[in-house]
Formats: sequence, structure tokens, C-alpha cells
Amino acid sequence: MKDKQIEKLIKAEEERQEKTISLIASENYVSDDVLTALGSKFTNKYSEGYPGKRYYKGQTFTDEVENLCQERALKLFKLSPEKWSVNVQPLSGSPANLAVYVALVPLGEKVMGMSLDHGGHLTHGHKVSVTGKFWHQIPYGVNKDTEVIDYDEIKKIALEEKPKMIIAGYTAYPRIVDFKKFREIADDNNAILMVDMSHFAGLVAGEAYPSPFEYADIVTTTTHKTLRGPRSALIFARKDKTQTSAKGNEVSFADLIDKAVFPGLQGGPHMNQIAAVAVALKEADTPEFKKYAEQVIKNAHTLTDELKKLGWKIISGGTDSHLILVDTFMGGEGMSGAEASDKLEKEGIIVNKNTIPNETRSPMDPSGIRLGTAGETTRGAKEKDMVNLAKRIDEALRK
Ligand code: DSN
Repeated sequence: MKDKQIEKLIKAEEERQEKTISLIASENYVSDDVLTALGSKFTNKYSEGYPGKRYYKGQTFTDEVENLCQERALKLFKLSPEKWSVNVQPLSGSPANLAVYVALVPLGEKVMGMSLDHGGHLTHGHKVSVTGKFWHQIPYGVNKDTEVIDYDEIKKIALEEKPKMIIAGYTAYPRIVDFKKFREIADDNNAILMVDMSHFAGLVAGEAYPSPFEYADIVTTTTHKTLRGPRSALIFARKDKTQTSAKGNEVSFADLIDKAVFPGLQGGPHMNQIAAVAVALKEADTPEFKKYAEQVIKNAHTLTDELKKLGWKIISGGTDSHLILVDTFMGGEGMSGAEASDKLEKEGIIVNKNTIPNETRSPMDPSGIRLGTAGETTRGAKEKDMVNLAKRIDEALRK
């Protein structure tokens, strides 16, 4: 590179990644092919619109790449193009979720999402996010004692509040979500069911975690977590679902979402990113990826068990996914999540501090840390490595 300053920083970051262990549950390591597509000359091209309906000329190959990305996304999640559409243009997870709200939920209406400290995402209606400013969040959480979702409680809240949309799928919830129960609750209240599968999309692709598609109206996902693609997002919509427009016409959710993404919220899609997503979707549609997804969960189980043996409190008592939430504060006997993540970084283990259910501290200095096994599994880690890793984590935290 001619720009030596940036070249140096790229090299330094590469070295940092090589020398450290990332247990950040939302991170992963992409293939060289994904990087090649990301760094390709598709980045030079403006393509506002959708395949066959662009505003600028010169779209022969952008159309092909976007169509291919859509086909691969539907195929990976076993969806029929007659029944489902997918928008591959959202720049990342937050804009994808925002586009769904813009498309389907009138301003000021109620959206029911898990509260942040229980594992929900900011864009599920938290007050600091635009989704909580323009829409009214009805929060739900996990049971105080079991720390898992209490479906009866959600049913009760939904009946009282009658939200327009219910959101399932979280950013710091380690357990399997019962999408069927969410469907029943949504049906009882005539609500739209949106599943944000960002964290576990790769596990769904690898058939290691239940698929939400049988039950959801809308599924959003980022592509860079367990799915192991570049930073981007997808919005899937059931084609038979419609809403009545102001003019009295029935408009499909899919059309409303396409319009919300472009021209509602975004301009030209990042075609290099879409090409890279297409590469990752093909990589995820292989027997190797299925083995990978299974190993991610095996590793998470081993890491959880070993940490428990070493005396650490695991929220909900375990995990069914790649994600583990550790209560490091333990009611004052331990340390805050900020202190824990600092101690681990000194030993080359990168994690994020995280709130825990019924948090008593602040999000900047919460009671826990969140761990994930997606990245280390990509690097080839197996159960025995998790046993060693748990020991390293324990030693670092007790220093
Ligand atoms: N930052 C992502 C995560 O860590 O889960 C979500 O936006």
C-alpha cells in the first residue's frame, strides 16, 4: 500500500487478531474469499434500486450478484422463493431492524421486545435507540429465578398491551427460543412476529439450533456473527403477509420492506459487501459448516461446564448456543464486568462486559461478561481447548 499509516494499522490489527483469543460472541473470522469479495471493484459501483429496476446504468453484474445473494440466502435457510423474499441490502443489523419498523409499524405504536439488561438488543425498542424514541417499547424479560424466558409472563403482557409487533431473538440470551410459543402469542394478539436471529443465524444454517422460519412473519439477521460473513444484514419476509395501505390496497410486507430499505432509509447498496455475503452464504451451505455449527455448541457446553466447575456463575445455568453469560460480580463477592474484561484483555482474551438479568449496576460497568465460541471454533478449537481456556480465564480473573 502507498498509505503507510493505514497499512501499518491494518498489519497491527492483523497481528492483534492473531495473537489474541476473541470470545466476543458477535465476532468471527471470515475466509479469504469473503475478504476478496469485500475488497473487490464492486465497491466502485452505485446501484440504487433493485435488480432490473436500477436508477443508474451499468448494472449487468451488480444485478447478477444481488440475485445470486438472494438465491443463496433463501436456499441456505430452506425457503421457497414463492413463499419468502429476502432483502440483502441493509448495511448492518441496526438499519435492518429499523427498516422493518419503518415498513410495518406506524410511528408511536407498541413494539414488544426483551429489555436490554435481560439480553435484548438496543434496536428492540430501547429508549436510547431511535427504535425506542419513534416507537413505544413494551419490555419483557426472563424469569427472575430461572433466568430463562417466561412465556406465560410474555403472554400476559401481550394480552394487556396489544403490541403491533413482537420481537424474539436476542443479543445476550444463551438459550433456545420457543418460536412456536411466540407465534401463538402473536396470533392471540394479531401482532406481527419478527425474529432477530443475528446471533444464532449460523447455528440455524448448520441445523444446530431451531429455525424460526416456520413461525415468524419477518426474520432479520446480521451476517457476521455465527454465520461468519462480512458485516451486513438480511431481512426475510413471508410473501403472503400483507398490510392495508392508506389508499385501501393490500401491500405485501416484502414490498413495504423493500421500500423502507430503499429509498426509505438507504441510498446505494454496498455491492462489494453483497458479493461477500453471497460468498459466505455459499460457504455456510456445506457439510463442513454444519460440523462447524455443531462444534460451536459443543465448545460452548464445555467452556460453560468448566467455568462452572471453577466456581463461576453462569446466567440461566448454561447455554444452548454459542453464547455464555457469566455473572462475575456475584452479588459483590466477585468483580464488575468492566474489571473482568480488563483483566482478561491483559492475558490476551478479548470479551465484552455485559449486563445480566435484573442488573443492579450500570451498562458501562455491569455485573457480567459475555463469551462466545464462534470465533475460536473457526480457528479449529475443540473441547480440550475449551478446558484449557476455562483455566486461563479463571486464572486471569483471580489475579
Ligand atoms: N454488537 C452486537 C452484539 O455484540 O451482539 C449487536 O449489535
